Amino acid sequence: KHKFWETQPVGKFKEVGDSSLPEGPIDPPTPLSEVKQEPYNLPSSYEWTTCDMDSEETCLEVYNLLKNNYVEDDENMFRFNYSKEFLRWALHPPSYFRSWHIGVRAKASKKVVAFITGVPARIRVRDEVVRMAEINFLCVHKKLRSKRLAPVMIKEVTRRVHLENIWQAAYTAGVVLPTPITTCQYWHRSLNPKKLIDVGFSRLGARMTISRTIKLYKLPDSPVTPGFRKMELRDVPAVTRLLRNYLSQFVVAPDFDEDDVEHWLLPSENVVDSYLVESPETHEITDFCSFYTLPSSILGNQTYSTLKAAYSYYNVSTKTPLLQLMNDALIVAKQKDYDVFNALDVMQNESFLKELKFGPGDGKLHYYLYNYQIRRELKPSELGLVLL
Ligand code: NHW
Ligand code: EN5
Repeated sequence: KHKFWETQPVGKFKEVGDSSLPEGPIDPPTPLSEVKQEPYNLPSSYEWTTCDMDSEETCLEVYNLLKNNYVEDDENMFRFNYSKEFLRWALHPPSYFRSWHIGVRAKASKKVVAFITGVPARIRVRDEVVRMAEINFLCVHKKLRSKRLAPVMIKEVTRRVHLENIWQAAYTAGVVLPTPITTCQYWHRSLNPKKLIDVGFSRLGARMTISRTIKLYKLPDSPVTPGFRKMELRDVPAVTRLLRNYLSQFVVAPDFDEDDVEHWLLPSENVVDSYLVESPETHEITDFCSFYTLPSSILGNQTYSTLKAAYSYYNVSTKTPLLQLMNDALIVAKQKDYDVFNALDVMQNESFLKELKFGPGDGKLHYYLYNYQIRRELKPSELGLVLL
C-alpha cells in the first residue's frame, strides 16, 4: 500500500491524534546546491514541457487535456470543465513561477498527455505564516493511467518548488492519501432543479413532484440586503482588512495581502464573482461573499452538455447575518443562470447550509499539507482555506 507516499514527508495515519507530536516541518530545508539540478526521468517516449499559459495555443492544449481527462464523480456522470480564462487566473497569481506549470508531451505526437501545477501562497498554520506551493490540476491522460507517472509528476513539481527555496505545499483530493489534515463534505443547493434532475445530478425527493420541487427552491429576483453590490477595484483595501481579520480565527488559512485580494477576489467574468455590503449610512464595508465558476461536462446526456456550477469561495459577515448574505449570493447566482451552488462545510458554512436548502453530496474533499506535521486532525470549521 502507498509505495510512493510512504517515501514522502507526509504525516502517517497511525500518528493522527498523537498529541505529543511537535507541529511544523517534517524534513528541514536542504541547501539549494543539494537540490537535484536535472528533471526526473520520464519513460523514453515522453518529454517535459513548461507550459506558458499566456500562449493561446498552450492554454488550449492544457484545457483540452483537462476537459477530457480530469476529475469525475464516482459514477462518471460529470467531469470538471475548467475554462481557459479560469486556468489562466488560477495559475497567474502574484509572483507565480512559470516553471511550476508542468506538462508532459508524447515525443511522437507532441500532444500534452499529463499536467501538474503549483502556485505560490503564504499559508498560516496557527501563528506561523509558511511559504507554500498550492498544487493542483494533476492529470494523466486516461490511456496512460496506472503506469506510475503521477509519482514522477509529483517529484518533478516538488523539485521545481524546492529550487525556489519553498519546502511545504497544500493540496486537496477526492481520494484518501497519507494523511488528511481534515475531510470536508460537499453540499449542493439546487438553483435549476428541473435540469439537475434531468441530467441525474439530483433525484426527485420522496413524495415530491417536479412542480413542488421547483417551488421549494424558488428564490427572490434580486438581493434583499440594502447596500449589496459587486466588489470593485477601489474596495480592495477594505476587503483585505475585512478578510484578514475574519481568517485570523481559523487554524489553517491563507495570509492574503492587497495584491492577493485583487487577484483572487476582484470580479472576473465567468471566473470569480464577489459582492459586498456597503452600509448605506456610513459607507463602511461590513460583509463580503464570493464564488468561483466551475462548469462540469455532463457525460452522455442527449439534451444538456454542461452543468453551470458556482462554488462558494470566501465569505465574511460582520453586520449582515451570514444566512442572509449567502441567500443573496444564491439569488445573484440564480440570476446569472447557474444551475447549482456548491459549498464545503469549511469556515462557518455549516451555519447556513441546511437552512438555505443545501443537501449533502456524494463527494468528499480531503485537505493535505506536504512536509508539515500538525498535532491533530482539524474539524472542517477550523479550516479557512478554499482551493480551486
Ligand atoms: S486532486 C485531482 C487529481 N486528478 C484527478 O483525479 C484527475 C483524474 N485522474 C488522473 O488524472 C487535485 C490520474 O488518476 C492521477 C493519478 C494523475 C490522479 N494526489 O500514475 P499512477 C490535485 O491536482 C497516487 C496525489 O500509477 P494514475 C492535487 C496514488 O496514491 N497522489 O496513478 C494533486 C499512487 O501512489 P501510492 C495521487 O491513476 C496533489 C500513485 O499516485 C493522487 O495513473 C499531488 C499512482 O500513480 C492524487 N490525486 O494517476 C501531490 N491520485 O503511494 C502534491 C493518485 O498510493 C504533493 N495518487 O502507490 C506536494 C508536491 C509539492 C511539494 C513542494 C514542497
Ligand atoms: C481539487 N480542486 O464527486 C478538486 N462531486 O458531492 C479535486 N455530486 O457533484 C477533488 N455520482 O451529490 C474533487 N448530487 C472531488 C470531487 C469530485 C466530484 C464529485 C460530487 C460532490 C458531486 C453530485 C452529483 C452526483 C452524481 C452521481 C451530488 C446530489 C445533489 C443533491 C441536490 C439536492 C439536495 C441533495 C443533494
